[in-house]
Amino acid sequence: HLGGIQVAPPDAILGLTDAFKADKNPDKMNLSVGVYKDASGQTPILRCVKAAERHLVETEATKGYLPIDGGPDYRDHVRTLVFGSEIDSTRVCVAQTPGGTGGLRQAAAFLADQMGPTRVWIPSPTWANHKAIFASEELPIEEYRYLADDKKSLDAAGMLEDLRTRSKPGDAVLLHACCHNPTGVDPTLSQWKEIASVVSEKRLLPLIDFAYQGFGTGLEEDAKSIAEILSQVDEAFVCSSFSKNFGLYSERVGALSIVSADAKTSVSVQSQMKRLIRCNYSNPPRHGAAVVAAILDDADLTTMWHDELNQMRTRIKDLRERFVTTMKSTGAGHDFSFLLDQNGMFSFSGLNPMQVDELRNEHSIYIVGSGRINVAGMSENKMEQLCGAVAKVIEG
Ligand code: PLP
Ligand code: TYF
Repeated sequence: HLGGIQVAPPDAILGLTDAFKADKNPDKMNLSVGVYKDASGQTPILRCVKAAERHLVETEATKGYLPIDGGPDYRDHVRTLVFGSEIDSTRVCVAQTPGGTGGLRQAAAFLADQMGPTRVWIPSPTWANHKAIFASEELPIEEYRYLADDKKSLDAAGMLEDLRTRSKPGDAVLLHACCHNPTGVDPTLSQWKEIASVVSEKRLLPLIDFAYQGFGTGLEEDAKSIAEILSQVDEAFVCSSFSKNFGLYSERVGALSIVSADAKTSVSVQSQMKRLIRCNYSNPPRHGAAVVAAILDDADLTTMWHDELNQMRTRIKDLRERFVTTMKSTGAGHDFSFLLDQNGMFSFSGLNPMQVDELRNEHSIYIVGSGRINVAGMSENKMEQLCGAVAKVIEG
């Protein structure tokens, strides 16, 4: 019976937003959950999304079920976005999933059901949900070194050594294609070549999380890590999320793409992927993916999307610069210029748990306990307030 059930701990990130909502300080700031905010502090609906939705309202003729793996039009667009137009499409099967999380969970289900179960190597640190997702499918988890001791840069040598000496052929390795969450630290293209070589030598299965395509350098540039991996191995899993780059967070739009060595294998893989989806959520929700497909079907809306995505990326880079210069002007004596080398929404600030608590308790500024800051949640007009508070907690 239910009487003995214990209260579960809140999500380390989403739980903070509940605390933030309850905070009565009018100057409070939420820099925890990875959501983009514009200069007015809103998470806007992109103009291309609004235009596509107007079109859908006029033309949508049914709410009948989608296929188990989603609409073919959407799946073609995802394949091109992730792998470009050169890849042999008969080797790639794509399933539309409820968000990137749904894609990761289906990937985990596939590894558990069809491949082993496979042991999964995750970077240290990584998005906390990764561990929980793989553990839910009872996959053994191991960690490889990722962030260097300075907490600002990649421990490339440690990462390569762990994968080279501790992994076994057939293990899966989770890689963030760009904009590593929570650190913002990414490998360079030449480091990706080395990673791809180890993945190939050790016959590892790359499991690539692609939640921030377009937030690093650009849509195509951010996919180069995946192309580098696929230049050296012929199998890979890629989990895409369109929560951030289309701002479709609540619509739950994502995909799992599985690349096989040949078309015949791909047919079997797709059939098993569909079987696993059927007993999980049966088939995906229509609306968000229909919006994405409507945008990518239309040249003008696609241009509008590229412009809006570029604006988000450029603004986050600008906020990084403003934070660094404003921190300098406080005279707190702590150099934050390492933030300028990092990509995407997040950075590790280097603040310790006591300083994080003090930011929250004394200043109503919410960042994740690890010291991760969502740069995409900062605003120009609150920069002085933020940096003043950070300076105070650093000076102690
Ligand atoms: N993977 C990483 C690294 C993320 O940061 C996120 C963020 O939400 C996801 C996956 C999941 O994305 P979604 O919200 O689309 O499920
Ligand atoms: O890391 C983040 O902030 C985003 C959003 O359980 C998120 O990836 C955070 C926690 C979670 C689900 C999504």
